Amino acid sequence: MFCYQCEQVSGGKACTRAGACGKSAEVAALQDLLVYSLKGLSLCAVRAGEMGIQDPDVDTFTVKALFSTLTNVDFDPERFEHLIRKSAELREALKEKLRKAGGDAAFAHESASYMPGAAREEMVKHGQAVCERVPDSSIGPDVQSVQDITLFGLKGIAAYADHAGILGRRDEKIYAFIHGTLAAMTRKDLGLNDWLALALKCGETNLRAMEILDEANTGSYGHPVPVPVPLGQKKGKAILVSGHDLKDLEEILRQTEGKGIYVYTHGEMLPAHGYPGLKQKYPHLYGHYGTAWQNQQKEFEAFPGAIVMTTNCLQKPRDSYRENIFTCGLVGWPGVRHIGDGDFTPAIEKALQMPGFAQDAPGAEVMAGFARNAVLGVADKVIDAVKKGKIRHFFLVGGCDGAKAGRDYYTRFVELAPKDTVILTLACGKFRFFDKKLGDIGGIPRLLDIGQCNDAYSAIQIALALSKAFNVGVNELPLSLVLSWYEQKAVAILLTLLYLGIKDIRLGPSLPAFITPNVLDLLVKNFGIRPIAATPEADLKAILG
Ligand code: FSO
Ligand code: SF4
Repeated sequence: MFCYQCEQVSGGKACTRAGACGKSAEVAALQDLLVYSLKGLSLCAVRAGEMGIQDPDVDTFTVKALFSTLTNVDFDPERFEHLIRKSAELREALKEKLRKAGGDAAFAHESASYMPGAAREEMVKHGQAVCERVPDSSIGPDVQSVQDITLFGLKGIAAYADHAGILGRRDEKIYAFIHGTLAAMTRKDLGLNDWLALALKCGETNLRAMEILDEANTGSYGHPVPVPVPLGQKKGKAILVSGHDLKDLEEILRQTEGKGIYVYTHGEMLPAHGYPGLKQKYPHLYGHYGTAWQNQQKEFEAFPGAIVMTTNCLQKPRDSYRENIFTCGLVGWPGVRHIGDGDFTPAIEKALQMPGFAQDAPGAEVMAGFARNAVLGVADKVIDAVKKGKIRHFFLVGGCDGAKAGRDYYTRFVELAPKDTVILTLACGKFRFFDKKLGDIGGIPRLLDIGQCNDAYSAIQIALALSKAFNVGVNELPLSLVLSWYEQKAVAILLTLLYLGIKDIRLGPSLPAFITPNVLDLLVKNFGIRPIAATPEADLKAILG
């Protein structure tokens, strides 16, 4: 296997025997084969699109299949086998439509005619063979690097487009870009500049995907409002919901109504408490349990109820809670019960059989719900505080958490940030400091949780609104981005920030293994992107002087 798509990558280079995330070599080969077969499907979809033939099933399937290959989503070889077969089926059906419309259904690239063998072993071998790579000498390491950045960005877009699609929001341009770019990956004649342009276009398309996801979430559940979220527990039966998918959480809340079960959020589901259509409508959405994804094995073991994973990040379930955990949507682990039809009865029954929490344990509280509407609602106050010098600087300390050492930089950065600075945060990296009491500046909290990584759109809107209010470009604002990355949604967001021309981003805890020195040079020269310094003190000094 060869996988280097996330920050957890073995030895800082690539996972070649088994994934540090728990992905087996078998699943890695099947994921590679799936991406390969999606390229063939996309070749057909592009040609069909040129002839005015749209196939929404192909579009939906492509984003779901790509999202499945994102880090910590699906570890189940059987599910990948099914996806690969389905991809070939959809492609052949699309070819038939092409023929009927008088089009040419012949393609030079083998991915457009690949038919999976009957046995999974054959597929695994084929996956290993077609994806035997790095460095692919026919295109060179730098082109390979930017092509991979773009592929990982596409996976991030696919995640956002899938979430939005589940809530009924679609944009044909997003699907067209994904198909066009996957199809372009079958070509050998595109050079570095072509791929750099496609990578930035990927950032632009991701902005649109995040925009429709924002519309989907706020349209379905209202704009988040600031709310205190208990970190303690309530006496009674319990279900823990993790991942990012609000629709799954809503379904669980609806199906547990009146059953005497309290629902807790875990990880990236914390911001759900801010949505009136979830928290206010379902009072049994009680509080938040646990911290970031990489602590789940210990935290899930101690949870006395059922656990539902709606999306990434899933880790190998321990035997101690294997019977209590359920996956749904695109998430999968071999042998773990999967809820594929939106009926959460098995998880609810499990929660009712389990002891739940024996007594009330109030615990601390954190604030959630500072998405764009809430922050921009007090924009006048914020602008006034900046003009009067009460707020010196904003830091966006956001991104993903991870299992490797070195991430306490972000905790210390937030602790050390001077009292006249405001920290905006989002995604699961915040669990390193989300319960810190940083106080406020004239009633404006110093720590503002904008939401999930999926809410990076909200952060961008806040930055754009501030730049308009101060009549300066975003790069001239007293705002610095100090980001942590882990998986491919972070790649997509980073490309969006570069597309928007945002400069001087600090990125850590380590730089992606898929960026070659030459490509890094280009990013440094054009965007001023840099690794975080060895200490937060050094970066704070460099930023604030
Ligand atoms: Fe985290 Fe995982 Fe939200 Fe990622 S839970 S690491 S960027 O999947 O998506 O922030
Ligand atoms: Fe390794 Fe990350 Fe790939 Fe998992 S997703 S195999 S940890 S690089």
